[in-house]
Amino acid sequence: MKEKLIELIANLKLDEAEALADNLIAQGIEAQDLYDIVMEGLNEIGRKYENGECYIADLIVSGMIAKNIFAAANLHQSDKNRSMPLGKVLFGTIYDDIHDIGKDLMIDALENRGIEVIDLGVDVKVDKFVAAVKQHQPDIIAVSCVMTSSIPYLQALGSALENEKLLENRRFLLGGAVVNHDYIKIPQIDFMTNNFYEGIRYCEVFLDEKRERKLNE
Ligand code: B12
Repeated sequence: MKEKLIELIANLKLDEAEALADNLIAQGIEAQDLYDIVMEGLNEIGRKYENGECYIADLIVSGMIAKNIFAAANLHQSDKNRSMPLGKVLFGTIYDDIHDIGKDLMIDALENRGIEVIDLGVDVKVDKFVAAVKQHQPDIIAVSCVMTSSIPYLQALGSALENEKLLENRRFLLGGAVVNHDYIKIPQIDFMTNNFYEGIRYCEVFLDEKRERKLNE
Protein backbone atom coordinates (compact mmCIF):
# COMPACT_ATOMS: atom_id res chain seq x y z
CA MET A 1 0.00 0.00 0.00
CA LYS A 2 2.80 2.39 0.95
CA GLU A 3 4.70 1.85 -2.30
CA LYS A 4 1.44 2.15 -4.23
CA LEU A 5 0.63 5.53 -2.69
CA ILE A 6 4.13 6.87 -3.41
CA GLU A 7 3.74 5.71 -7.00
CA LEU A 8 0.29 7.31 -7.37
CA ILE A 9 1.58 10.64 -6.05
CA ALA A 10 4.69 10.48 -8.22
CA ASN A 11 2.48 9.81 -11.24
CA LEU A 12 0.09 12.61 -10.26
CA LYS A 13 -2.95 10.36 -10.05
CA LEU A 14 -4.80 12.87 -7.92
CA ASP A 15 -8.11 11.05 -7.34
CA GLU A 16 -6.58 7.62 -6.88
CA ALA A 17 -3.88 8.91 -4.53
CA GLU A 18 -6.41 10.74 -2.38
CA ALA A 19 -8.74 7.73 -2.31
CA LEU A 20 -5.92 5.41 -1.22
CA ALA A 21 -4.80 7.91 1.42
CA ASP A 22 -8.40 8.09 2.72
CA ASN A 23 -8.36 4.32 2.92
CA LEU A 24 -5.12 4.28 4.89
CA ILE A 25 -6.45 6.97 7.23
CA ALA A 26 -9.62 4.92 7.81
CA GLN A 27 -7.40 1.95 8.64
CA GLY A 28 -5.64 4.05 11.26
CA ILE A 29 -2.26 4.74 9.63
CA GLU A 30 0.05 6.76 11.89
CA ALA A 31 0.11 10.42 10.82
CA GLN A 32 3.91 10.37 10.77
CA ASP A 33 3.94 7.37 8.37
CA LEU A 34 1.48 9.04 6.03
CA TYR A 35 3.54 12.22 6.14
CA ASP A 36 6.72 10.27 5.19
CA ILE A 37 4.92 8.61 2.27
CA VAL A 38 3.63 11.92 0.88
CA MET A 39 7.07 13.50 1.22
CA GLU A 40 8.61 10.58 -0.68
CA GLY A 41 6.08 11.07 -3.48
CA LEU A 42 6.87 14.79 -3.64
CA ASN A 43 10.60 14.09 -3.74
CA GLU A 44 10.01 11.84 -6.71
CA ILE A 45 8.12 14.63 -8.53
CA GLY A 46 10.91 17.07 -7.61
CA ARG A 47 13.47 14.66 -9.08
CA LYS A 48 11.43 14.31 -12.29
CA TYR A 49 11.11 18.09 -12.58
CA GLU A 50 14.87 18.50 -12.16
CA ASN A 51 15.44 15.94 -14.91
CA GLY A 52 13.01 17.67 -17.25
CA GLU A 53 10.56 14.76 -17.06
CA CYS A 54 7.67 16.94 -15.89
CA TYR A 55 6.51 20.55 -15.91
CA ILE A 56 5.61 23.36 -13.52
CA ALA A 57 1.92 22.43 -13.85
CA ASP A 58 2.85 19.02 -12.45
CA LEU A 59 4.47 20.65 -9.43
CA ILE A 60 1.19 22.50 -8.86
CA VAL A 61 -0.79 19.26 -8.99
CA SER A 62 1.65 17.51 -6.64
CA GLY A 63 1.26 20.39 -4.20
CA MET A 64 -2.53 20.02 -4.37
CA ILE A 65 -2.33 16.30 -3.68
CA ALA A 66 -0.08 16.89 -0.67
CA LYS A 67 -2.32 19.64 0.74
CA ASN A 68 -5.45 17.51 0.35
CA ILE A 69 -3.92 14.42 1.95
CA PHE A 70 -2.47 16.40 4.86
CA ALA A 71 -5.87 18.06 5.38
CA ALA A 72 -7.71 14.71 5.26
CA ALA A 73 -5.29 13.28 7.82
CA ASN A 74 -5.72 16.30 10.11
CA LEU A 75 -1.99 16.15 10.41
CA HIS A 76 -1.82 19.39 12.26
CA GLN A 77 -4.43 18.50 14.87
CA SER A 78 -3.59 18.20 18.50
CA ASP A 79 -5.80 17.32 21.42
CA LYS A 80 -4.23 19.98 23.59
CA ASN A 81 -6.38 22.96 24.45
CA ARG A 82 -4.94 26.02 26.04
CA SER A 83 -6.79 29.04 27.27
CA MET A 84 -3.69 31.25 27.14
CA PRO A 85 -1.33 31.24 24.17
CA LEU A 86 1.87 29.40 25.04
CA GLY A 87 3.89 31.98 23.15
CA LYS A 88 4.23 33.87 19.90
CA VAL A 89 5.84 32.75 16.64
CA LEU A 90 6.52 35.05 13.71
CA PHE A 91 6.47 33.00 10.51
CA GLY A 92 7.27 33.72 6.88
CA THR A 93 8.74 32.31 3.68
CA ILE A 94 11.94 34.12 2.75
CA TYR A 95 12.28 36.53 -0.17
CA ASP A 96 12.15 35.15 -3.72
CA ASP A 97 10.49 31.94 -2.55
CA ILE A 98 6.75 31.49 -2.99
CA HIS A 99 6.37 27.95 -1.62
CA ASP A 100 3.90 27.96 1.25
CA ILE A 101 2.60 24.41 1.75
CA GLY A 102 5.19 23.56 4.41
CA LYS A 103 4.81 26.94 6.10
CA ASP A 104 1.03 26.68 6.28
CA LEU A 105 1.18 23.15 7.61
CA MET A 106 3.52 24.27 10.38
CA ILE A 107 1.33 27.27 11.19
CA ASP A 108 -1.83 25.15 11.49
CA ALA A 109 0.00 22.75 13.79
CA LEU A 110 1.40 25.51 16.00
CA GLU A 111 -2.00 27.22 16.30
CA ASN A 112 -3.62 23.92 17.19
CA ARG A 113 -1.15 23.61 20.03
CA GLY A 114 -2.19 26.96 21.48
CA ILE A 115 0.68 28.97 20.04
CA GLU A 116 -0.07 32.40 18.56
CA VAL A 117 1.29 32.81 15.03
CA ILE A 118 1.83 35.94 12.99
CA ASP A 119 2.01 34.92 9.35
CA LEU A 120 3.95 37.29 7.10
CA GLY A 121 3.16 35.22 4.00
CA VAL A 122 5.61 34.36 1.23
CA ASP A 123 8.39 36.23 -0.57
CA VAL A 124 9.16 38.23 2.58
CA LYS A 125 12.04 40.70 2.36
CA VAL A 126 14.64 40.98 5.11
CA ASP A 127 13.50 44.50 6.08
CA LYS A 128 9.94 43.32 6.50
CA PHE A 129 11.02 40.49 8.81
CA VAL A 130 13.11 42.89 10.89
CA ALA A 131 10.28 45.44 11.17
CA ALA A 132 7.83 42.70 12.16
CA VAL A 133 10.14 41.38 14.89
CA LYS A 134 10.36 44.89 16.36
CA GLN A 135 6.60 45.34 16.14
CA HIS A 136 5.40 41.94 17.40
CA GLN A 137 8.25 40.91 19.76
CA PRO A 138 7.83 37.18 19.03
CA ASP A 139 9.38 34.40 21.12
CA ILE A 140 10.38 32.56 17.95
CA ILE A 141 11.23 33.77 14.45
CA ALA A 142 10.44 30.91 12.05
CA VAL A 143 11.47 31.07 8.42
CA SER A 144 10.60 28.68 5.64
CA CYS A 145 12.74 28.23 2.53
CA VAL A 146 12.86 25.60 -0.21
CA MET A 147 14.71 27.59 -2.89
CA THR A 148 18.50 27.33 -2.76
CA SER A 149 18.67 30.64 -4.66
CA SER A 150 17.15 32.33 -1.56
CA ILE A 151 19.95 31.24 0.80
CA PRO A 152 21.73 34.65 0.53
CA TYR A 153 18.57 36.33 1.86
CA LEU A 154 18.54 33.96 4.83
CA GLN A 155 22.13 34.93 5.54
CA ALA A 156 21.24 38.61 5.23
CA LEU A 157 18.32 38.10 7.62
CA GLY A 158 20.58 36.40 10.17
CA SER A 159 23.07 39.28 10.04
CA ALA A 160 20.35 41.95 10.20
CA LEU A 161 18.71 40.35 13.24
CA GLU A 162 22.07 40.06 14.99
CA ASN A 163 23.13 43.63 14.15
CA GLU A 164 19.83 44.99 15.43
CA LYS A 165 20.20 42.84 18.60
CA LEU A 166 16.87 41.15 17.92
CA LEU A 167 17.95 37.62 18.81
CA GLU A 168 18.19 37.95 22.57
CA ASN A 169 15.83 35.75 24.58
CA ARG A 170 14.22 34.35 21.44
CA ARG A 171 14.92 31.58 18.95
CA PHE A 172 15.57 31.77 15.20
CA LEU A 173 14.39 28.68 13.30
CA LEU A 174 14.78 27.61 9.71
CA GLY A 175 12.77 24.89 7.98
CA GLY A 176 11.97 23.70 4.47
CA ALA A 177 13.76 21.55 1.93
CA VAL A 178 16.71 23.95 1.77
CA VAL A 179 18.02 22.65 5.09
CA ASN A 180 18.95 19.38 3.34
CA HIS A 181 21.96 21.18 1.91
CA ASP A 182 25.05 20.66 4.08
CA TYR A 183 26.60 23.89 2.91
CA ILE A 184 23.98 26.05 4.60
CA LYS A 185 25.94 28.04 7.17
CA ILE A 186 24.01 30.70 9.04
CA PRO A 187 25.53 31.12 12.50
CA GLN A 188 22.54 33.01 13.94
CA ILE A 189 20.14 30.11 13.38
CA ASP A 190 19.38 28.13 16.55
CA PHE A 191 17.73 25.12 14.91
CA MET A 192 17.12 23.81 11.39
CA THR A 193 14.89 20.97 10.30
CA ASN A 194 12.87 19.82 7.34
CA ASN A 195 10.84 17.59 9.59
CA PHE A 196 7.44 18.88 10.62
CA TYR A 197 7.37 16.94 13.91
CA GLU A 198 10.84 18.05 14.98
CA GLY A 199 9.94 21.68 14.25
CA ILE A 200 6.77 21.56 16.32
CA ARG A 201 8.52 19.78 19.21
CA TYR A 202 11.34 22.33 19.23
CA CYS A 203 8.86 25.24 19.49
CA GLU A 204 6.82 23.57 22.23
CA VAL A 205 9.85 22.70 24.36
CA PHE A 206 11.37 26.17 24.05
CA LEU A 207 8.09 27.94 24.83
CA ASP A 208 7.32 25.62 27.76
CA GLU A 209 10.77 26.22 29.25
CA LYS A 210 10.49 29.97 28.70
CA ARG A 211 7.12 30.03 30.46
CA GLU A 212 8.51 27.97 33.38
CA ARG A 213 11.45 30.36 33.75
CA LYS A 214 9.06 33.33 33.80
CA LEU A 215 6.87 31.71 36.46
CA ASN A 216 9.92 31.03 38.64
CA GLU A 217 11.26 34.59 38.41
C1 B12 B 1 4.70 22.01 -4.89
C2 B12 B 1 5.95 22.66 -5.46
C3 B12 B 1 5.78 23.91 -6.09
C4 B12 B 1 4.46 24.67 -6.11
C5 B12 B 1 4.33 25.38 -4.75
C6 B12 B 1 2.88 25.56 -4.33
C7 B12 B 1 2.80 26.18 -2.97
N1 B12 B 1 1.68 26.82 -2.73
O1 B12 B 1 3.70 26.13 -2.15
C8 B12 B 1 4.70 25.69 -7.29
C9 B12 B 1 4.17 25.08 -8.55
C10 B12 B 1 4.08 27.06 -7.12
C11 B12 B 1 6.22 25.72 -7.35
C12 B12 B 1 6.91 26.74 -7.96
C13 B12 B 1 8.27 26.71 -8.18
N2 B12 B 1 9.12 25.70 -7.86
CO1 B12 B 1 8.63 24.21 -6.69
N3 B12 B 1 8.32 22.56 -5.87
C14 B12 B 1 7.24 22.04 -5.36
C15 B12 B 1 7.58 20.64 -4.76
C16 B12 B 1 7.11 19.56 -5.72
C17 B12 B 1 7.00 20.37 -3.39
C18 B12 B 1 7.28 21.45 -2.33
C19 B12 B 1 6.38 21.19 -1.15
O2 B12 B 1 5.33 21.80 -1.00
N4 B12 B 1 6.74 20.22 -0.33
C20 B12 B 1 5.87 19.76 0.77
C21 B12 B 1 6.12 20.58 2.00
C22 B12 B 1 5.16 20.06 3.09
O3 B12 B 1 7.46 20.39 2.36
P1 B12 B 1 8.45 21.56 2.83
O4 B12 B 1 8.14 22.82 2.14
O5 B12 B 1 9.83 21.04 2.78
O6 B12 B 1 8.01 21.80 4.34
C23 B12 B 1 8.04 20.80 5.34
C24 B12 B 1 9.25 20.84 6.23
O7 B12 B 1 10.39 21.26 5.58
C25 B12 B 1 8.84 21.73 7.35
N5 B12 B 1 8.97 23.17 7.23
C26 B12 B 1 8.69 23.99 6.21
N6 B12 B 1 8.92 25.24 6.54
C27 B12 B 1 9.35 25.24 7.80
C28 B12 B 1 9.74 26.28 8.63
C29 B12 B 1 10.18 25.97 9.92
C30 B12 B 1 10.61 27.09 10.81
C31 B12 B 1 10.23 24.63 10.36
C32 B12 B 1 10.71 24.32 11.73
C33 B12 B 1 9.84 23.59 9.52
C34 B12 B 1 9.39 23.91 8.26
O8 B12 B 1 7.52 21.47 7.53
C35 B12 B 1 6.93 21.11 6.30
C36 B12 B 1 6.04 19.95 6.61
O9 B12 B 1 6.78 18.86 6.94
C37 B12 B 1 9.15 20.73 -4.65
C38 B12 B 1 9.90 19.40 -4.70
C39 B12 B 1 10.14 18.88 -3.29
N7 B12 B 1 10.08 17.62 -3.12
O10 B12 B 1 10.37 19.63 -2.37
C40 B12 B 1 9.48 21.70 -5.79
C41 B12 B 1 10.73 22.56 -5.71
C42 B12 B 1 10.88 23.10 -4.30
N8 B12 B 1 10.43 23.66 -6.63
C43 B12 B 1 11.45 24.04 -7.31
C44 B12 B 1 11.45 25.06 -8.29
C45 B12 B 1 12.72 25.20 -9.12
C46 B12 B 1 10.33 25.88 -8.47
C47 B12 B 1 10.20 27.08 -9.44
C48 B12 B 1 11.45 27.99 -9.55
C49 B12 B 1 9.79 26.53 -10.81
C50 B12 B 1 9.73 27.56 -11.92
N9 B12 B 1 10.53 27.33 -12.93
O11 B12 B 1 9.00 28.51 -11.87
C51 B12 B 1 9.01 27.83 -8.82
C52 B12 B 1 9.43 28.75 -7.65
C53 B12 B 1 9.26 30.18 -7.80
C54 B12 B 1 9.71 30.87 -6.50
N10 B12 B 1 10.37 32.00 -6.65
O12 B12 B 1 9.51 30.43 -5.38
C55 B12 B 1 12.70 23.25 -6.94
C56 B12 B 1 13.68 24.05 -6.07
C57 B12 B 1 15.10 23.77 -6.49
C58 B12 B 1 16.09 24.42 -5.60
N11 B12 B 1 17.10 23.68 -5.28
O13 B12 B 1 15.98 25.52 -5.18
C59 B12 B 1 12.09 21.98 -6.27
C60 B12 B 1 12.98 21.33 -5.18
C61 B12 B 1 11.82 20.95 -7.40
C62 B12 B 1 13.11 20.45 -8.01
N12 B12 B 1 13.66 19.34 -7.54
O14 B12 B 1 13.61 21.06 -8.93
N13 B12 B 1 6.76 24.62 -6.76
